[in-house]
Amino acid sequence: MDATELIKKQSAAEGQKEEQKLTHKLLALLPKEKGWRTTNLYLYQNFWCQQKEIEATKHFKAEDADIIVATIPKSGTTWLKALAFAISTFSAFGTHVPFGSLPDSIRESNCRIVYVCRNPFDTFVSIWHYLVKIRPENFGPFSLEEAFDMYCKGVVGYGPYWDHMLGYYKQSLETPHKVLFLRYENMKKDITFDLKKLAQFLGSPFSMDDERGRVVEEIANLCSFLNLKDLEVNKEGKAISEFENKHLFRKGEVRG
Ligand code: PAP
Repeated sequence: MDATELIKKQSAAEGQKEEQKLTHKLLALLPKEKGWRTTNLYLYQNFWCQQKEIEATKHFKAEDADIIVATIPKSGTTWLKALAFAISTFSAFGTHVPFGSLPDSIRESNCRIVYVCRNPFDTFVSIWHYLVKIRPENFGPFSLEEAFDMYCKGVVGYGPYWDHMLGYYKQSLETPHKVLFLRYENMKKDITFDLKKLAQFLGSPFSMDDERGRVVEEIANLCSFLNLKDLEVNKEGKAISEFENKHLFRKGEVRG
């Protein structure tokens, strides 16, 4: 059986044991490289990922009302989730999975996807600092220069960057009601413009009264970098297992 057949079988596997067995066989066939923080990164459906990520997404079942925030790591997920919640208490499911590898239920249901794109130099710098902070004791085996080289070649979790971004960009042109494509740099420059676009896309446009009452500006301030960083939950809390929220807020600037 080749890798394509195994991927199909693995995606359709019912029991956990069967799935693990097929994943194991599949891993032996996939191209692999040393990861920044994991022993191996595997080239699965044309993107680089860890073993656990191959197993994880297939179990997610999207509902029509779901809002998915999709990004390459460090592009603004935290910011977008806060904005979506503030607009209309939408609770968003964040993913870094490329469009082509999303579970079928996301592509087939009426759920909506907001993609945030950030320039790759800033995403690289951001993830480098993040990994140094969360894994200082066993970070490596790469130097900054080697890691940068790998990032440029696309060998990084959910990379290559350009394929990831283009997958969602093309989809946003084909199905604009399904995928909204935003840029981190534009949001930094004029958040009210993108906030109105986001609210419209989510089906909760601002009314004239909202605009006169400066609701848009209030939401923008509420979700600003400094405001989110200063929240108690982000100074002390942990949203994902052992990872502290405070590391999700470093500088929030545009340099690249
Ligand atoms: P993730 O991939 O781990 O989910 P994500 O939230 O997408 O992280 O990105 C984190 C980046 O967004 C950080 O960038 P930096 O390292 O260059 O500083 C973080 O500072 C930035 N960020 C978080 N919240 C905001 C915000 N409200 N406004 C602008 N940037 C923000």
